[in-house]
Amino acid sequence: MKGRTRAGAIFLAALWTAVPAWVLAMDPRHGETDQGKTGGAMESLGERIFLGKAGPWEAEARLIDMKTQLEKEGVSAGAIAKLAAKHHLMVILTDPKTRRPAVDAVGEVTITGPDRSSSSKVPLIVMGEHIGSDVSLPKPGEYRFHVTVEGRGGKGSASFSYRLKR
Ligand SMILES: [Cu+2]
Repeated sequence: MKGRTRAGAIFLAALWTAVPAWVLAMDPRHGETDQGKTGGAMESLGERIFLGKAGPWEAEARLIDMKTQLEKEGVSAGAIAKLAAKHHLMVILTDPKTRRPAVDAVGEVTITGPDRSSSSKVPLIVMGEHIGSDVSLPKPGEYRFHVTVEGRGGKGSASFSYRLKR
């Protein structure tokens, strides 16, 4: 899993010249070295699939359809076809008292597919002002997400589902 993540990061790095800052924010290393600079731009992308609570935090989950997003940016179909995962999951945790993102929290997500029998567990790592991961949603249908998060402020979990249309 680590190897695949790194390969994905390198591939996305190759796209940096063709696409704007939000792809830059997807590189896991970016969150550590350049925190906050592009974070705000990315956290408004994609579709909100959850808004609620996770432990002590307010939690929002957003799903970016990378294929659609990259097509919009004019990236070639050939390059898009090489992406290992076509979606990016972001979880934005906000401290309800300070209204600031919980930048120290990490977590993981278990994704159960439409057939109910297949599930995958993916770490959610710090990426600027969200935690996230590329996720593989291979076919249309109902996906269930169970997110667990932990940081200095505590820990918590959230469950939600999303219907992938195509
Ligand atoms: Cu991300």
